[in-house]
Amino acid sequence: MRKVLGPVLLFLCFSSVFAQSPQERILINQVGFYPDKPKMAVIVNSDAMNFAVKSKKDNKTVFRGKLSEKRKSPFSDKYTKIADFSAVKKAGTYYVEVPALGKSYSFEIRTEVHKEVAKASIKGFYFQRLGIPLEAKYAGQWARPAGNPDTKVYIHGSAATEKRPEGTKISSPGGWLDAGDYNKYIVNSGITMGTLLSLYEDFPAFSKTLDLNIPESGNKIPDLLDEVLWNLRWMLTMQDPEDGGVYNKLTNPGFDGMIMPHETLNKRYVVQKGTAAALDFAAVTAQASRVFKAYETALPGLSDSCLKASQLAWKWAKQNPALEYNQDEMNKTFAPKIVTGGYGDKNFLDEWSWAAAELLITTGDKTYYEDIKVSPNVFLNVPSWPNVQTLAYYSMSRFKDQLSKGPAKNDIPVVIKKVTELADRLTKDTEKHYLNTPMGKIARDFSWGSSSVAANQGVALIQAYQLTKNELYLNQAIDNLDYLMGRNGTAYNFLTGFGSKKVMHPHHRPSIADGVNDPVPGLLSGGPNPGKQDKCTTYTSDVPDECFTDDDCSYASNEIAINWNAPMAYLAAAIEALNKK
Ligand code: 9MR
Ligand code: 9MR
Repeated sequence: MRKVLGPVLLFLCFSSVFAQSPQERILINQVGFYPDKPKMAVIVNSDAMNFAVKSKKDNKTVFRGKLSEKRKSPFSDKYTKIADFSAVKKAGTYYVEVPALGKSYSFEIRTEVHKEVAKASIKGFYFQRLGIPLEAKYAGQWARPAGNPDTKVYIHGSAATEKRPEGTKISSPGGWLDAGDYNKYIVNSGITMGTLLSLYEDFPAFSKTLDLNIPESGNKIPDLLDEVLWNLRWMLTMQDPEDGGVYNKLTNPGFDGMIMPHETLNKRYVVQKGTAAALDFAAVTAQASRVFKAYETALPGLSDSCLKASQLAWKWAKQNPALEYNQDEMNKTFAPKIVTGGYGDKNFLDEWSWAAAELLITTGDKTYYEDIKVSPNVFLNVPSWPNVQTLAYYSMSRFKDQLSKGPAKNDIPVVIKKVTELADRLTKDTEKHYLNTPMGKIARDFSWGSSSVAANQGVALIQAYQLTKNELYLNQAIDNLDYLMGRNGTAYNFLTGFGSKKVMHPHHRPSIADGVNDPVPGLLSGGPNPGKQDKCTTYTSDVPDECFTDDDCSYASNEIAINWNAPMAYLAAAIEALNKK
């Protein structure tokens, strides 16, 4: 069967582009552009030489331009030309028109053009809350009951200790659902929380202005931090107070069916402690401790509790420095077998580095220094759940002045050099690239959750911009936001609820089961992934940058996940904050 399907798919992929509508061949950010920033559309497989920008309300031409030279996609025989209309600065709603091809989707030019995108992608976390009813006044048509309270969760055999033997009941309520599934994972919460707390630390003034219409709105804490707090409180319950170790996840044995959160009846477990979980937890709680220090009156004791929890987890990790979460191995010994997401990691150097950096910044205690291990020889990549090294470099950049007075002082120039090197790598040859984006220069960018690769590249560029004020970095961060908003090989806007070619069927259980036509808004779809691990039959292309299907069968290309939403939120919010100045 698969042998027959191969050539058919190959045929489809070469023919797919030509079968697309004009709007799908004029790839463009379907939300919009800032008056004073670069603006472009990418024209696919057209021999036209010129284009026009027209006003939507009266179809009047406001700009005529020449298309660029042809650029070839590295992934297929598709070629593109760039329509640059940066010269159009007047606020309004427009579309691009290409002779013999047609009109693009419409878009706006205005200040604060991504404000709603930024807010919705943070509000997306509210919609992932477990253990609190989502009320209509906050959730609109996506209101739903609380879901699993997780107040009676069992210690799995893999996590048993003398004080907490197998079958002991603990309470571990709240937190965010990880993704399209209903489990809660510490490792993935790690990078997610680190990214959101960093958004707050990098752009505190802007973060404070964000009104998300969540139950805590109007209290004395910024909404972004209220949302973070929802998951932080859950994370704190995942630490065994007896020894400081942290359970990898709170989970059903297997994935639920396509039902609502309150319909799940499976027994839930906390499973095996691990080094990655302990160190990611230590990093997050150390960072949270310093962020919430400023809210001591509203949240008495929280900052101190976070720091104590962090230090306890760190101590546990020192005693268990390389305890891998290997689900298959675990299942040979313990019952029930656990077959939900693994988030298994073997290499802990990056987790050591990140936790040590956060602890050093928060406490100033030099004993943490030796585990940071900043090196001029490191090859920094954009972060991902198993690779958090770069998060240490970001936090050290942010606190460079403070750290320059302590044991890490000689590392600061190296940190800055490494973060800017990463940005230079991402921006190299963008002006020759078929989408004119940092995203998608190499096939590897299109892996499971590729949208988060684009978003995390954007975050890296913002970090480098903060250090250097080099406009090129900011402009190319915006290029990647344009990618996510529609200037990509699929023409989809990957954030639910936004754009004209909308993602409608994410692999997200509430969106599937709630009976509401539109999916839950503000969630970032995974994006193209030629791995096609879900074996869905509705993909129409095998080409890396097009290998996506807006079908809820597709957990490998169209699931949503908190660790993908966090850099999406960071990128959109940071760009809004920087364009306000
Ligand atoms: O729904 C699950 C999704 O959250 C995971 O990312 C994915 C990969 O682990 O698995 C999904 O669950 C599927 C399972 O792996 C196989 N049987 C069908 C399940 C739902 O599509
Ligand atoms: O994001 C994860 C990706 O890097 C892995 O390749 C994939 C398969 O192990 O799992 C992804 O994470 C899923 C997790 O295991 C369960 N919840 C849904 C996550 C997103 O698909």
